[in-house]
Order: sequence, then C-alpha cells, then structure tokens
Amino acid sequence: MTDYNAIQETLVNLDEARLLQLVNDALEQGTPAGDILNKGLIAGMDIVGEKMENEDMFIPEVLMAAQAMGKGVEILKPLLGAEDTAARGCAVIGTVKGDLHDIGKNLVAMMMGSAGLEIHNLGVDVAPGTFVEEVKKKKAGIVCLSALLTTTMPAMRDTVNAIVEAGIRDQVKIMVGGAPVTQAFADEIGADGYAADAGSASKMAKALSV
Ligand code: B1M
Repeated sequence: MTDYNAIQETLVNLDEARLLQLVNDALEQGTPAGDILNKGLIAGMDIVGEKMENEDMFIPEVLMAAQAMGKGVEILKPLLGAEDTAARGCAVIGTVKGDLHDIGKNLVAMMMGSAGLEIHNLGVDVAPGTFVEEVKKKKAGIVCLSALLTTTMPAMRDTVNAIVEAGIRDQVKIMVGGAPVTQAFADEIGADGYAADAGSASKMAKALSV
C-alpha cells in the first residue's frame, strides 16, 4: 500500500531524489496518479504552506519544495485525466498580475489540455492588458485566471474589467480559481465560473466551451 505520509514528509524534507523514487514506486504498485498527486504531493505542499506561515520554512526552501513537486507532477502528467484529443476549444490561462505562484495554475492547464482544450499558458504575473491581447489574438473562448494571494485577487477584478472595456466580454467566458478565491468572489467580480481544484476546473471548462 502506498505510504502517502512518506511522500509528504519527503517533500517537506526537500529530498527530491527520494521523492521521485517514491512517486515511481507508487505508480509501479498500481496507485492511481490522481491519488499520488492529491494525497501525496498536494497534501505535502499544504504542510510546506503551514511551515511557511509559522516561519519554520523560508522562501528558498519553499522554492525547492515547489521544484521537487513540479518534477513529481511531470512523472504523473501522462497519466492524469487523459480523455480525448479532439480540440474542444481554445483557452488562455495565466496567474494574475503581481502573483508568481504557478504550480496549481499549471495543473489546471494540464488537466484542461488533457480534456481536449487547446491551451495557451501565459505564465505568471500577467497584466490585464496581456490577457485581453491574447484572448483576441488566439480567439479564445475561455480565459482562466489564477491567484494564490489575497493581495492579488483585485487583479482578477482588474482583468475582468479590462475584458469588458475592450468590448470582448460577450465573446469569452471567464473562469477564476486559486486557494483564496471563492464562488462569492467570482460572482462579485462578474466571472462566469469558479472551480476549487484542477479536476473541477477542467470539467467546468468543457461545459463552458460547448
Ligand atoms: Co507562497 N504563499 N508566497 N510561495 N505559497 C502561499 C499561497 C501562502 C498561503 C503560504 C502561507 O503563508 N501559508 C501565502 C498566501 C497568504 C495569502 O495571501 N492568503 C503565501 C505568501 C504570503 C507568499 C509570499 C508573499 C511570501 C513572501 O515573499 N513573504 C510570496 C509572494 C510572491 C508573489 O507571488 N508575488 C510567496 C512566494 C512563494 C514561492 C515563490 C516561494 C512559491 C511559489 C513557487 C511556484 O509556484 N512556482 C510559494 C509556494 C509554493 C506557496 C505554497 C506553499 C504552495 C502553493 C502551491 O503550489 N500549492 C502556498 C501555501 C499553500 O497553498 N498551502 C503559498 C499546491 C497547488 C497544487 O495548489 O496553487 O492552491 P494551488 O492550486 C490548486 C487550486 O487552488 C486550484 O487548482 C489547483 C490544483 O488543484 N486552482 C485553480 C489554482 N488556480 C486555479 C484556477 C482555476 C481553477 C482552479 O480556474 C481558472
């Protein structure tokens, strides 16, 4: 049986080589990739977050944990949620202005991609105007905004406003998500959808793109 605690502890202890070994071992044992991701890596990252908050871990260490998690996700990627390959529509995704967190956003992008959407990942610290330009350029039907900081949530509102001001609001559905974001906030800023995790974000994008 897969020892999820061991995966979490190894991530927190920044032992990347051992972490990747445990991820591979778990796959060999037949553990579903989604369980390794959610019960191992994401749960481990939550502990890193608590330690960061309590000042038991500092930015360089958190970055190392994030890198190790990224490599673990790379191993799981081909096995996560592959569905069909026919493009269902085009989505632009990015982390909003001022925010550098990208692990969750990249997971959302990956799940949407494997659900058949054509994804244009704009990266982090994306200005409202850049979202507008890319939606126009790619003729995207969905724009996905991620924020991990309470201080960058207003940049989501700014982005929605920029989309309205650019006169393209009726051409694009807006989805928002990230740990501090809620359905109430999504409603308040006029987004079309909110999803709490990558799996539900992918389902919602499929629903919005039909
Ligand atoms: Co930051 N950080 N961080 N950090 N960091 C948090 C978010 C924090 C909660 C930690 C804490 O104090 N407990 C806290 C935010 C507090 C708040 O605002 N409420 C925090 C802080 C304060 C900061 C800094 C300000 C610290 C400082 O400098 N003093 C700083 C800000 C930098 C900036 O962005 N301008 C900072 C920096 C960093 C690092 C660079 C070191 C690193 C990021 C590296 C990277 O991303 N490449 C980092 C990390 C790793 C974290 C924690 C530990 C982990 C985040 C993560 O990757 N989680 C985080 C604590 C935590 O979350 N427990 C923390 C795993 C990931 C899979 O989950 O991103 O939530 P998540 O994504 C989920 C869902 O949210 C959802 O789906 C994903 C998968 O299921 N989702 C969407 C995400 N986007 C979505 C979009 C959607 C739908 C769903 O639709 C479009």
